[in-house]
Amino acid sequence: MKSPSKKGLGLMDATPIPWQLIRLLRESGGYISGEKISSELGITRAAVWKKIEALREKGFIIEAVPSKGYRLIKPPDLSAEEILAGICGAFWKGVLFYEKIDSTNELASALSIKRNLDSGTVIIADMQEKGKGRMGRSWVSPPGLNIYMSIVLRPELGPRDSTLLTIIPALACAAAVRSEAGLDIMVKWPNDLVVQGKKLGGILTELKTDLDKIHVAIIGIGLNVNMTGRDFPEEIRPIATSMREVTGKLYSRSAVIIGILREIEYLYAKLKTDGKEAMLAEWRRVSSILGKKVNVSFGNEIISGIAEELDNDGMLILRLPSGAMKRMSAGDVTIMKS
Ligand code: BT5
Repeated sequence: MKSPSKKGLGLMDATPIPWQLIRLLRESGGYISGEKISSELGITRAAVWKKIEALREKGFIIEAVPSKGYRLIKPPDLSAEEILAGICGAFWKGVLFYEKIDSTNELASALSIKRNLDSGTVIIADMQEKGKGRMGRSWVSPPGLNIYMSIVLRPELGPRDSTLLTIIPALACAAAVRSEAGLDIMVKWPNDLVVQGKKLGGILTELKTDLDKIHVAIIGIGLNVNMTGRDFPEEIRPIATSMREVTGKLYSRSAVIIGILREIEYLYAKLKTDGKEAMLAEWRRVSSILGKKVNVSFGNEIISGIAEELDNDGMLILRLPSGAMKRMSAGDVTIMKS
């Protein structure tokens, strides 16, 4: 893999000033004096000015009025500092941001071994040159528009519960998109995020496991945010959509990412305290296929039936025309007109 251009930031960095400064600017809701910032962060006023300038160079629009102080007018649409300022607590360990990369999943997988990345590390790219889907397919990943992110987790789950590592990010994306754009996202088993029948995003969870333990999970999330019809290559134009396409509005990618990460943290904690029942119930509720006539293709085979149930292991139970039930662990579902 070629070495991508990295802008890495960790919550545990030695100089975590930028995201703390962003948090102060955001929380003030208006102007905050240089003096207040300097005392909160324990740096000189000249250093505050330098940090403000550094943020401006990264695309933050910050107003400075001599008698009032500083005011954050607009953050850039995608910024690791902004994301770090929006997530906190022990769960998230760092954000690595790359302008251009082959695939966030590939890099997360390589670094999880080479650098033994902590659970809770997030890798984000502005564009991917070799974005991956399932089964060798590719994920269209143009720059400046969408979310391409991989989360490294070392979960306390057995391999039998591994589908939760697709279900949790899917539900988190649905919640974040609902809160940012008011859209109702459905989940098309096993890993598609759909809105108005078109694909808004997809999850690619890759695991390193042995018989009874998941050592590391790489949760890849691709979500179309500000892409428009003309940005989609012809072959996926009829099946794909974006938040912007559906609502006509532009969105801050950082805000959507913060929403997704906060929700993943919440759902993961809920899983530990309440077990998986509530999670599975919500997943079934937002399923776009239950009760529908579907074709499921798997390898060279296409199996038709009614999507009868999603079981506790995340498998699809298909009722075949004969009345027999078939349990499927993977496949591509097409909803048929009944
Ligand atoms: C998926 O695969 O839906 C999982 C996609 C995961 C992408 C993320 S981006 C961050 C991380 N790093 C990676 O390298 N990957 C993950 P699958 O179910 O196999 O769907 C792939 C199919 O979706 C393709 O064959 C196209 O038909 C379609 N497709 C490709 N790009 C798309 C896009 N941007 N939006 C909607 N559909 C797309």
